[in-house]
Amino acid sequence: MISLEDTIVACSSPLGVGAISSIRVSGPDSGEVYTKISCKELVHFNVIIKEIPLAVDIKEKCVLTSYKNPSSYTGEDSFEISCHGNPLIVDLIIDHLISLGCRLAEPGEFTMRSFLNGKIGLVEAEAVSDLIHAETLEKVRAVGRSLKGEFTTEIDKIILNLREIRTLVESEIDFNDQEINIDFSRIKGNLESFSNLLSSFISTTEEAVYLNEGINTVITGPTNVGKSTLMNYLSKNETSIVSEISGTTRDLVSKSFKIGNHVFNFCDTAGITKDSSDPIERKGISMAEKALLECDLVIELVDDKNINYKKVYPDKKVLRVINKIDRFKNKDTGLLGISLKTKTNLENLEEALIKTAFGSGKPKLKSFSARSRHLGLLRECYKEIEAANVIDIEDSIELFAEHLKLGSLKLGQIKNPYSSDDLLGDIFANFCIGK
Ligand SMILES: Nc1nc2c(ncn2[C@@H]2O[C@H](COP(=O)(O)OP(=O)(O)OP(=O)(O)O)[C@@H](O)[C@H]2O)c(=O)[nH]1
Ligand SMILES: [Mg+2]
Repeated sequence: MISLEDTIVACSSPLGVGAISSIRVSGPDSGEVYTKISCKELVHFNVIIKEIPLAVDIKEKCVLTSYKNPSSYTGEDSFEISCHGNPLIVDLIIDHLISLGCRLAEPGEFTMRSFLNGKIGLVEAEAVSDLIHAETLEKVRAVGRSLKGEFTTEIDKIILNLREIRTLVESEIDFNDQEINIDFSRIKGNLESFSNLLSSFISTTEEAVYLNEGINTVITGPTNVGKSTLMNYLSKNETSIVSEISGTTRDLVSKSFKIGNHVFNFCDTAGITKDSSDPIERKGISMAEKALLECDLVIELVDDKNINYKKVYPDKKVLRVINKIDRFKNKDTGLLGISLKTKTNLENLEEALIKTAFGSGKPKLKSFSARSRHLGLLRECYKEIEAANVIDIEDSIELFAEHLKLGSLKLGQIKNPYSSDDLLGDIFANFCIGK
């Protein structure tokens, strides 16, 4: 249960030894706790030096910085304590604050309060967490833009656009029995434009998610074609076991690393074969098939013995590659030929990977960052719009309106998700303690 009644405390700097550590306190009783420590009233944006007892005969000289609501990060009365960067000192100060009535904060609870107190939108709150974890300069830039609200502005435009169409449809329904000529073609035309707008926004958001979370890439193909060799080459490490024995890989072997400036989350999988009688291998294949359903990009690797192997991966970006060109001439396959053994054509492979992920060869993204949560909701909205698009509006305007309503609800959840505490908790649970 989310509660704003408690006054929470946590160390907001990285745990461990350092020059300075920072402890954050926020909540309705912050003023009272502050006064107990400092014998002073909590005023906005004030800095004082005060000694805080660690044990009966030891005190720590700390710097206290105070903020009055609503002008703090959380929107509540709050203060920060800077002390020596010793984990024991931090723990003792936190224990002292708990004895004065605070409780330990959950991960992300400070930012969740900022959201619940209307200081920050949900998309911006998520961007705060993404900024902390940004490992590429592009990501820092993109997250910075989301933090400034650029993604929210785009979402707002989409929401407004759909709302306008819904208003039109709903008013037609209301006046339906008054023999007014309904302009169905106008509604259909507007919905088609909206559908195009949404579809292009989904592509931009896909790139934004790739940039933020990495591109989930599964290496698949028949057994023994060199999938694990490819994984090891790309990760520059002995990540997967390679052997000449067919059916070596069973588990999903996952690793994230950068190719160019982009983070790829690679997954090496069991080779797909129909005629395995080994139950463990069959289990590996079924795990591989599940991973294929959930990924963004598929690398389908074959070799000269499996030239005709070609599977369909609905809605996935696919890069088809043929390996082992050291032992045959890659003439008519139409596939990108490589040899992991002789390291032939591998620079083209990396280029092709980025091109497959980002279409144009380079990410065209110049705007925000986004999460798969947002992308999922946009795609669900798109499904509703597609469902509305195929309805004969003259016959079933109510059903048409219902699909638009459901689409609109999905969009709404991006900014203002759920009334359920659990789901909101899920979003903030991935934050750091103290953020
Ligand atoms: N000639 C040649 N052999 C290769 C090449 N790449 C990999 N191999 C060999 O092919 C065999 C199978 O390689 P793996 O990487 O284990 O193949 P895999 O697709 O992961 O196999 P499974 O996990 O069993 O499905 C090993 O003996 C590799 O050394 C290549 O470019 N040329
Ligand atoms: Mg393997």
